[in-house]
Amino acid sequence: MDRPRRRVVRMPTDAKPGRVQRAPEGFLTQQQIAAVQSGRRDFLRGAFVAASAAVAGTAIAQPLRGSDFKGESEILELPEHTKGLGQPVAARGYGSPSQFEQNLQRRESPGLTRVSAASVSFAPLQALFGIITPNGLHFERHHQGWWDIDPSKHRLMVMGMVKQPKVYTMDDLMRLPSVSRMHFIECGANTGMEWGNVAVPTVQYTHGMLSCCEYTGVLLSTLLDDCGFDRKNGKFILAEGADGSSMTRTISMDRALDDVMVAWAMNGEMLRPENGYPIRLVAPGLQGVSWVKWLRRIEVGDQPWATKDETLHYVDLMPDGVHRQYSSIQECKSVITTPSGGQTILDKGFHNVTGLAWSGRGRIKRVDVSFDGGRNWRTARLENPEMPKCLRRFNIDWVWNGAPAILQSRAIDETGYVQPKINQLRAVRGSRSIYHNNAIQSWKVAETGEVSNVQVY
Ligand SMILES: Nc1nc2c(c(=O)[nH]1)N[C@H]1C(S)=C(S)[C@@H](COP(=O)(O)O)O[C@H]1N2
Ligand SMILES: [Mo]
Repeated sequence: MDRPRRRVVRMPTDAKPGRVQRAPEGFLTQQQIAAVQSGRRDFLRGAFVAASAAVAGTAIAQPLRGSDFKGESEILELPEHTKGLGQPVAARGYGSPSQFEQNLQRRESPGLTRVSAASVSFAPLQALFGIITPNGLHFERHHQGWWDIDPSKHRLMVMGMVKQPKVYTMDDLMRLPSVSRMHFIECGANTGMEWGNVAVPTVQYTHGMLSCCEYTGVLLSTLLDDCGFDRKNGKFILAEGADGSSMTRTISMDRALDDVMVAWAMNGEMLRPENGYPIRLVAPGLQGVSWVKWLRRIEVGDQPWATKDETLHYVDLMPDGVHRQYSSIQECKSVITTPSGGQTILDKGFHNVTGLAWSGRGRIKRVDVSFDGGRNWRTARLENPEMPKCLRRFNIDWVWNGAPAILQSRAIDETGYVQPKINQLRAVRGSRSIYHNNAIQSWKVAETGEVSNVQVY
């Protein structure tokens, strides 16, 4: 039997580990907020040159000796918690994070105006590890607010071009053969601010309409079979939500039969109300809007419905003035999450640069990282498992010498598609889009260690 090979990652011996000031979630300065609201951004021309060589080399790490522990009272003196009685289990009920992690929250963007209940909260990507988004930090996008719907009263109707239209209760659904799968969800408007001259300050606001969970539910194909859908003429399905936005999206039948699910659970527990409790559609690889929450109806038909959510919203205004519709697959994309905008690199030396990559067309095959604004690229280490239409974590070693740098990541998926630069994307798409921006993200590291959101042409 093949044993998994152990990969040893060594820290370069000539560089001591540097520290990054933890993510600024929750404490954007007034100055940063003002900069966003006034739409300022640093633009950098291609000829970015790292003013480097003169910077002093990094110190060589020395092994710790006993005497180095002198003055280390945090480890030498026993704190109260090693001696006293801890808290009893029942005191906490449903578990919650440490009091020291309280700044880690979903947040509304300083760059967006909130319109009544039609709102967005962004996931704090800068402070998450691995690929799973904890349920309390999953981004939210509601077109007409969220509801906590009584599952005993909720019904799903499957109708249209089927032999036997059916109405399912939650009990009916949860008795069917279920599957559990890990997928990312990304709003089509994620990174939309990067089309314009608005440099939102952190990765939470540039890329935070992105999350990734393990979903449990029944495949839509199981339900369609159960109702005897018209295999010859049934070419599309329509999914409808039970909220006031009458969210309705067309999905082609081949995709619907492939991997679309009606899910009731995420990350091992029932969906959260804000994510569609008691059931939502999981449409792997498709933009978030197709993942209809509080799902109440599936209709089978022979042509697309051209609803408001696919003719007016989530369309791309192309340079020739034509609206591109039904461009719903989330193309290959990646972003460095540490170091990223708003963070400060405190020390020269070794840094683990990390980020996320994903593709609506399948698996991530490679991620390259540049530290000089795209002139030179090195291949990052990809974490396993490798799953289709799921986030993939990457890591790469970097020794910061104190000179200005521009960090970028570029993902390549299993179809061979390479994530484009912003000017390559603009050449095809123009600059009047809101949705579907999958361009390479640039983070500038200043000599002071401060990291900011820039664009490189
Ligand atoms: N019924 C309903 N479904 C919906 C929406 C909505 O407003 N109503 N918003 C959609 C949009 S635009 C996105 S990006 C995703 C967001 O899912 P989340 O809130 O679980 O992150 O849900 C989609 N499904
Ligand atoms: Mo969305």
